[in-house]
Amino acid sequence: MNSNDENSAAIDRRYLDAALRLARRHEGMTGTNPSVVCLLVRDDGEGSYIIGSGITARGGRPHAEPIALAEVGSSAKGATAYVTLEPCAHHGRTPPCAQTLIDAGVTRVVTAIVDPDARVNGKGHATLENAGIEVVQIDGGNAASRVMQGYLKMRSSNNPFVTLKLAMTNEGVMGVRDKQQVRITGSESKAQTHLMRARHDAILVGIGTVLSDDPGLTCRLPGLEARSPIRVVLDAGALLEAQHQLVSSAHALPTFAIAPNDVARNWQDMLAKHGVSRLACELDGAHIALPELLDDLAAKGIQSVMVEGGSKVAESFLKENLVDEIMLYVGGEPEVTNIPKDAVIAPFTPDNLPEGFEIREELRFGSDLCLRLCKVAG
Ligand code: AOF
Ligand code: ZN
Repeated sequence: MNSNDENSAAIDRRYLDAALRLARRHEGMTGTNPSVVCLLVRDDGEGSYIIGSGITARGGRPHAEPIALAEVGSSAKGATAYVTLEPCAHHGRTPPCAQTLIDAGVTRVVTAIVDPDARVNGKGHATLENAGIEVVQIDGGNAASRVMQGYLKMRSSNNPFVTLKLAMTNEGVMGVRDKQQVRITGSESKAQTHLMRARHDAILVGIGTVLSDDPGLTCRLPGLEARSPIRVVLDAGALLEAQHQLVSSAHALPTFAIAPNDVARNWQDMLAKHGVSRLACELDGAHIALPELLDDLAAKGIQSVMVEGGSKVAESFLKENLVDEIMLYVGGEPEVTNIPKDAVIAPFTPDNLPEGFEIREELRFGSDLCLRLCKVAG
C-alpha cells in the first residue's frame, strides 16, 4: 500500500464511520427495514467534502440513497457514495437503489456490510460493478452490526434483538419490595436509558413492575418524545387496570398486554376501550412462554426489544438464553447500602456476571458505571 492508498483508505474509513454514526438517528423508527445512511462525497481536486446525505425514512421508506441523491441533483456525477448497507437490488416498494446510484452517475460506492436480505445479498454490489462502478467493501465491524443489530438478528433467526437493561448496586440490589422508586442510579444514567428506549422498537416489562412503579415507559428526553417505543407488558394474570399509566395512555402510544386467551371478557373490553391491544400467548406452567412471544413480536415487525422491568423477567429471559446484550448500570451513589430487608435482588451481580457474556464496553455516566455485556463469540 503506498501512502496515497493509505490516505484514501483512511478517508473512506472516516466517511463510513460518520455514516454509521448518523445511522443511529433512525434506529427504532424504520420498521422492518434497517436504518441506513448514504453520504455523497465529492473531491474536485482540493480535498473531499460531503455534498449530501440521506437516511432511511421513518417507517422504512424511501431508502437512504434516493433521499441523498435528491438532495444533490446533478452534482452526484463523479461522486463517491458511502452507504452503511449494500444498496438494494430488488424492485420493492421503491426502485433498486443500486440502479438509482448508477443512473445518477456516482462512480464509487463504499459500503460497510453485505445485505443478508436474500433479494439483495451480493446482487447490489454486483449490479454496481457490472455498470463499471468501483465498489469498496470495508469491514464495518462492531459499529455496523450494532446500528443494524435488530435487522441482522431478524434476518438470521427471525427473532428480535433483545437488550436487557438492569440497574443495580454493587451488591446486586435493584430495589426494595413495596417501596416505590428506590434511587439506584443518577440522572445521567436515566437519560441514557431514555435514549435506549428511543432506539428500540419495543420495551417490555413484567406486570410486577407495573404494580409497583406504574411506569410510563416513554422516552422523555427533550425533543425525542415522539420516539417512544411500543410498550409490552407480560400480564398472564390479567392484573392491568384502567388507571395504570400504560393503559390510560394507550391511545397515544401503542401498548400490548400479553395474556392467555381465557382471560375474563370484561377485562379484555376494558383494555380495548383504552386502546390496549391484547396479544394472546402460550403458557409454560404459570408463565408466559417467552420464545413464542418473541416469535409473535417478530411477526408484528418488531426487530428490537428492550427488556426493562423486573428481576424475575430478567431472570426468565436469561435462563431461556433469549438475551443478546445486557446494559448493566451500577449505581455509584445508590440510596440503599448493603442488602436491605426486602431487597429485590438481581439475577446476577457486577462481580458475578452471567455465563456466556463478556464486557465489551465500560462507560461512565455521572457517578455510575455502565457495562455493555455481549455474548461470547462462538
Ligand atoms: C437500501 N437502502 O436505506 C434500506 C435498504 O420493503 P422494501 O422494498 O423497502 O425493502 C426492504 C429491504 O431493503 C430490506 O430488507 C433491506 O434489504 C433493504 N434496506 N436498502 O438500499 C436503505 N433501508
Ligand atoms: Zn434501496
